[in-house]
Amino acid sequence: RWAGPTTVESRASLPPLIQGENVTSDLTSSLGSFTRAVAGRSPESSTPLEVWAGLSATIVDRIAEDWEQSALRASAGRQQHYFSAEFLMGRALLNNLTNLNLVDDAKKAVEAYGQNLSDVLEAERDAALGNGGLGRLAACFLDSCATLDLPVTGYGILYRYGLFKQSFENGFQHEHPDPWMEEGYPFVVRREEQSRYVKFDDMDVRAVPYDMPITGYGTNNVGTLRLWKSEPMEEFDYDAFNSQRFTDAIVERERVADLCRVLYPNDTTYEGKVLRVRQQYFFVSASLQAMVDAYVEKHGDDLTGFAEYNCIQLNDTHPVLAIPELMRILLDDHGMTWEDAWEVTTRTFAYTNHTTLAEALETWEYSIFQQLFGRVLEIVAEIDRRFRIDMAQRGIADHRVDYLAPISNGRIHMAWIACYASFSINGVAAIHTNILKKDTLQDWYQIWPEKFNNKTNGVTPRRWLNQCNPRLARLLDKQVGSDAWVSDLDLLKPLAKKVKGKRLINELIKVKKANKQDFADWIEKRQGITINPDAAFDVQIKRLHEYKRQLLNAFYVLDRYFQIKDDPSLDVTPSVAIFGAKAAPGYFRAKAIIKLINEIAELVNNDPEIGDRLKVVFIENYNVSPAEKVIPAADISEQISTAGKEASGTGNMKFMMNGALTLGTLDGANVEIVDAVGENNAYIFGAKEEELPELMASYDPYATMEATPGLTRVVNALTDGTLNDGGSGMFADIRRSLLESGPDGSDVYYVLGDFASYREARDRALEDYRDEVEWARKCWLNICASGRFSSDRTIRDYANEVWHIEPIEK
Ligand code: NBX
Repeated sequence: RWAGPTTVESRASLPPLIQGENVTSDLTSSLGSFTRAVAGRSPESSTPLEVWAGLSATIVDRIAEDWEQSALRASAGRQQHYFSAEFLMGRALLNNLTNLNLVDDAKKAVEAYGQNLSDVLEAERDAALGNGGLGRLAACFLDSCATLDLPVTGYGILYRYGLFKQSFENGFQHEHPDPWMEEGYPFVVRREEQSRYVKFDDMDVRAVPYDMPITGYGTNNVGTLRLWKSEPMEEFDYDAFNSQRFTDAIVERERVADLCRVLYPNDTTYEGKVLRVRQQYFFVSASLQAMVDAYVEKHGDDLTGFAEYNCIQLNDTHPVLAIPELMRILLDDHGMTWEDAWEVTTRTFAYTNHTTLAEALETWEYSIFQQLFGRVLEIVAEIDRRFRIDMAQRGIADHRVDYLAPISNGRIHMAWIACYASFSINGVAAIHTNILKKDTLQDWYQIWPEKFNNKTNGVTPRRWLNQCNPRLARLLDKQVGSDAWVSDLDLLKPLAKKVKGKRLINELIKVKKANKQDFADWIEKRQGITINPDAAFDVQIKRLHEYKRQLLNAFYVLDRYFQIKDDPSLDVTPSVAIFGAKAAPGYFRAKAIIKLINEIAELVNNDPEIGDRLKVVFIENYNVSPAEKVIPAADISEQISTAGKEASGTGNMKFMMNGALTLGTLDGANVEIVDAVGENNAYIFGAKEEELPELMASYDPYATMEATPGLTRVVNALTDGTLNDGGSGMFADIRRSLLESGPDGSDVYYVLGDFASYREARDRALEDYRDEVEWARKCWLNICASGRFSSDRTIRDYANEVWHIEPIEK
């Protein structure tokens, strides 16, 4: 285990998983060889990035045989396939070193060449192949599947550019490309011989898989994430080349390479871009071809038994084209009848929904399908025709049928295709699944109640506790008596009874303090901001979206600022409001909120009268790695979405595991967090989901603002010259969105409505924070109750209730 830059302590009782005469000297010599091969110079004079590449290659070298054997064993029986357009993996090296129990040996090996492991680990770039929660969930799931020895493979896209890099210029967000693997990336292996061809009506492309090994904790099982890259069918179009059309040949190459060039940065609003639907079809077609070929090789070309050996989980609607594509393969390439092919298809797919927001549901223009893949469109049209007959026979009214049909109003409805063809439909938290049943997917629920099930999200305790918070991990080792909790987080549950232990609570306080000092040092070095580690760290990190209500948080900060200005001797608990968020590049109002928070930071942080009582930090370019720094240091976890809007949330779980207290609405998984830890150990506020329709019906944001002490001043600060939006008109737009009537106004996310209740809860939390010991006790109870939010629990539930797979025999 890597114990962080300041404290290195080994867990000497555990033998390395990899046996050898002398693991350290072995590792040292391989590290030397691989680094020399990468850098073309001695390891001593190589850069940290080169040593990173050398050490990473050493790891792949170590696990190669286990990986091969794991794949063989997995293919012997029933397998699960996780289709996702996004895998937000973050860094890989420390994760792999920890899983293989090689951290201490790696440290010694690196030091043998006068290098420093911390610098080497920090040189790694994040693989940011996802937008947010949905992509990170996929990454946590792969970790759990490997750890639980389950035969599961992930399939996605090898984007050349991950999610954009964010910079702040004068407080405004700017976006920059993220060429994350341009300098080499040893954790993906090109499998040339596994290439497939994907045909579009206007181009053919070669799909080349790049496989990433997914190690598990305390097992030699190694799973696979297969990321497809598009390439030209041939190295060169020789005809074009020979007929002197050299540049045409180059242009064609680029057209094909464009396909995988960039991850689309929209996390909620849907955009009907042709290139995006191409990406979707590209990776599902290649993945299905590989799966079907593997089946035929093992079982012969009668594919009627395909669904006995294969199951596919669709991570949202992004991979739903796999449904008509599997039909196409079975019908056209394997000569099946429609009925047989449909039988196989409907027993293969399971669909996870991640949102209730209407604007996020994917629909594609009919004409796009016509242009790209006529045959797939024909199949969708036939599914549509049969769907209408099927529904009529069930006595469903015509207008309902038309609404639910795969094709209506000249558009293809991906969620409806998913609901019709999947045997399982799940939401990602209890409240979310209930909303799907009663609202978003109510018609489907009425027809097929048995398809619906809930799978509350989880996060991997390997990355989100054991690795990112080594101090707390060592404390837990001591309390449990071993590291068994790392792969069985329910072992923390009985530790709750130790909450009265003074020694233990003092140790917990020490751990948090040290983590906060580390974060303060990190942010000072990274962004030049000085914060007081004794202040309460109040953290909101997630994509910027109106429904997540970063604005509510910002308003609280501004209100507190005015309170101190009014009464300079005000005695408040010192706190630091920490934000981290990227806005979709085309989401004007989200960008406005970023600028607003940066302006508030400017105002508050530079006012000598405020001092340590209030500080604002906006973590630039928030990503998986910065999350690993801030979560262990957090005291308060902001989970303040409008009730009913956040499907689950997963950051909330990471904070809980690291002993931060939730300040939140009864939304998404917050409901289950409070249920697990008890309402005395969280700060819950605001309108409830079931209350909101009535509240909104008679809601007058202006009157609410005026009736709430202090709120008018805060809202007016947007436009009265207190804050400067650089002439962009952004702050006036925010004000309009709250106060003006009409579809783009009226405060649809109830920011002003929940403000008083939010302020009361946050004040109360900060007041409670003054009692260090009582506060730490609540933190301890949160940690101990976090077991059900391990993705191991989620994955076991999927495996038993949906996938019907067993751990592989070893
Ligand atoms: O999925 C998120 C939800 O908002 C969270 O509540 C939930 O916890 C998480 C995991 O279930 N959704 C999400 O992250 N969506 C996207 O990132 C997204 C990306 C591309 C796209 C639409 C949504 N076209």
